[in-house]
Amino acid sequence: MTYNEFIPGKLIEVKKINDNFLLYTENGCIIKIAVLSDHIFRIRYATDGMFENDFSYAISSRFVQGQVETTYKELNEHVEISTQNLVLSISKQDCKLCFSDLAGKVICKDEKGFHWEEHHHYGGNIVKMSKVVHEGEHFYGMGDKTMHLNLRGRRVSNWAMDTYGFKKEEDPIYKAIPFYTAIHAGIGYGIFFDNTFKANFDFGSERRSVTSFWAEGGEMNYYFIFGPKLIDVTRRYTQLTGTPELPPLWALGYQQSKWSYYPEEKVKEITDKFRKYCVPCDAIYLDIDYMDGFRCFTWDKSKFPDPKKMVSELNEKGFKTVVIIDPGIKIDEKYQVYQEAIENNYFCRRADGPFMKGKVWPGDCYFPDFTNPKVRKWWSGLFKELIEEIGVRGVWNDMNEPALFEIQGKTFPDDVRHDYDGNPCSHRKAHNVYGMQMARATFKGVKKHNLGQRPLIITRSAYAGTQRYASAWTGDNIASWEHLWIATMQCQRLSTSGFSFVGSDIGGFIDHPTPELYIRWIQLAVFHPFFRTHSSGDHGEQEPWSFGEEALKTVKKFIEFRYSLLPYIYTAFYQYVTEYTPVLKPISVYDQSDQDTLYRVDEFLMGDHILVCPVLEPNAKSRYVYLPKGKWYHYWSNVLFDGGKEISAEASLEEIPIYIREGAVLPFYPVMQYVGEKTVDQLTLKTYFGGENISSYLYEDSGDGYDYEKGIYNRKKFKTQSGADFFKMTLKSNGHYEPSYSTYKLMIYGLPFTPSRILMNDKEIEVSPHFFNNQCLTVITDSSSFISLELYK
Ligand code: MIG
Repeated sequence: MTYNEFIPGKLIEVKKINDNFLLYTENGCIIKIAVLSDHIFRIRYATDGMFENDFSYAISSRFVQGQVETTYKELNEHVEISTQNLVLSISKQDCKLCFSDLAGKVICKDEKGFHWEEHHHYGGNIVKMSKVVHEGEHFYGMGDKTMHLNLRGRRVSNWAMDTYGFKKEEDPIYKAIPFYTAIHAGIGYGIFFDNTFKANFDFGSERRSVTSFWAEGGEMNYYFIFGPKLIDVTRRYTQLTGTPELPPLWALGYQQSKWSYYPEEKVKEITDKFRKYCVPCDAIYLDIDYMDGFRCFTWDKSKFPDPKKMVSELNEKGFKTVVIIDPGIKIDEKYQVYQEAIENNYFCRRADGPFMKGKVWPGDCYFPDFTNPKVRKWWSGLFKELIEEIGVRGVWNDMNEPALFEIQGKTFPDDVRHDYDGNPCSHRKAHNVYGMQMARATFKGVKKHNLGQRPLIITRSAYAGTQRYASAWTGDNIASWEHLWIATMQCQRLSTSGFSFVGSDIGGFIDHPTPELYIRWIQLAVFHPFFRTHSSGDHGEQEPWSFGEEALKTVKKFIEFRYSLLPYIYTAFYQYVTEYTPVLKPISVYDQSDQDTLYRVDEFLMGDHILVCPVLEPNAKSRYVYLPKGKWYHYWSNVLFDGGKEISAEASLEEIPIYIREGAVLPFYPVMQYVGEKTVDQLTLKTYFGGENISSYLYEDSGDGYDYEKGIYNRKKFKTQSGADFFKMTLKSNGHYEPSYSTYKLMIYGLPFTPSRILMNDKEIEVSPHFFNNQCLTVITDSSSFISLELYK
């Protein structure tokens, strides 16, 4: 291989233009440093004096660069740019960067730093960066990677791939999210390499003391994000790349899918069985066979003679219909979608002119160029009939890596051309965002035609920022215990990579799970934001009742549990959408000061207060659980445990160990067969004695539609204080939403004393009528006036 290597060399001049610092080097390189906030620096390199057009699909249009006070200093050996939290020093000798905190502690510094190679084969360059790995430094993030959360000593790459039956450690797979977080000496930071070309990340694998990342083209363009808390690194990255709208509440319910349910009678049989067995369910999925010859936006009328009627009948029974839409458009002169795309030149072309032809389900297909804004607009319009007239409420985008059959590399050849929103390029640059742009166009279309209701979009492929448009599932997994482990890795990892609305195919897509595996999978997935069983359908049945009566009981109990947790889960979503807080938090993120958490992957938090400890092995009766510091109530027995150590937890098949943080207040709904089935007339607040000044939140709105954008919602903040002879709980409410319930059922667990005085809203009330049993006090109170409860020994 012939190539020229290039490094910036000596610094010769620094200019400040608006908020950017431009550093010129002796080798003609320009380094552009933008200070986006007190915590975020953006760094770009131009090797030949010119920057690329500044365009990114990842960065959210809502992200506004703040007015940041920066100080610039020129010193003997280096120049320094600092904010209130961070100091970036650049060596005059070789332009290497070093980030440190105000106390002078090095957070992250260049090893070789930026370098560049001309690559004759690719007709482009390779942009590289290398940083020093510190003693005791750990790395996390990177989207849907299948290995252990802690990436130290590993190398991964980003190139979206259809990886049917992927294996543990297999890489790359479906998603490409070039963002990692790191921690050393207790300080957390992150790097987002916003480059869509095939990219690689090496975390001390090739050389133990070096982390590097490089891409096969494009610009060295990365964001350095300071914590020092890991959760804030994720939150700042998520703010930069955006969050979705609030999902409709039904989309947080249980969903049932298979490849495929057809004809209509079969769909009805399945949905009827949910109601017959009283297993809650909100959505039923139609896979590719609902279409006429796999033509998107058509129906096979022999299987579904009257889709509109069917969808509305399903809706009456509380089922939303979600359908699959793939990117491949069948080459068929008589097919309207094809005709329109041909007339308007919407399909991707090869470098030398012809359309990009590829085989997928419909046979030979052409593929819309979703990186063209005109194509996205047209695509959005195609949803009119499906959504507005037929009444479908969610769309599932598959095969959007894009995936092709019978071709080496399983995707478009490198030379395929894309518009890239007016920055024409080859597939090498557009590949990783193709699926994202399809999901974007789909989201816009479904939302536009959804008559004011909130849409649900699910995507398989994703690049950084895709979370703004869609939820995601983890692709074609297998019914194995190893894949149950992979699912908990992927969902935690995606959550820390800005993508919270995720889940796996429950039970496994390929092969048939044993009843035990299915139960354990359901128990884990109750705590995953996207909660759907899906399977390839070429083996046995995979519905909650397919595993015998005993299994059904447990599965039903856990799906019901999900429905009672909906207000808690919805609140965690609200915190994600508005405060960028990930819904799932690995315990290393929950308490990074505790070294023992840095390699733990088998426990995680959902929302603020629930610690989930899935059972990932067959025949388990118990498992070891690491409880983070603090005190935790075992949810099923209400027994209190000291954290900061490993304990052995009961884990019979009817139970998954979960723990509630002391001092927490958790809101519960009554069980329903689907969201909206019943009017909630009482909200249960399970409250756990202990801790000092613990806050809990509840967000509520109508659960669908956009009234919340007009301020029709409530934010409630509960605070608890506990002492040897007292307990106090207060509520501050804020907002204009009128909930349907009129009472709270307060259940206070773990009281170490029998209360002899109770004050409700500052007034003494009688103790005796309130049920006190098993250390749980139950008080029912008017919800519109409740502000405080005090208990005294
Ligand atoms: O080539 O639509 O990941 O969920 O059921 C397989 C059929 C295509 C792959 C998806 C899977 C879906 C299946 N699809």
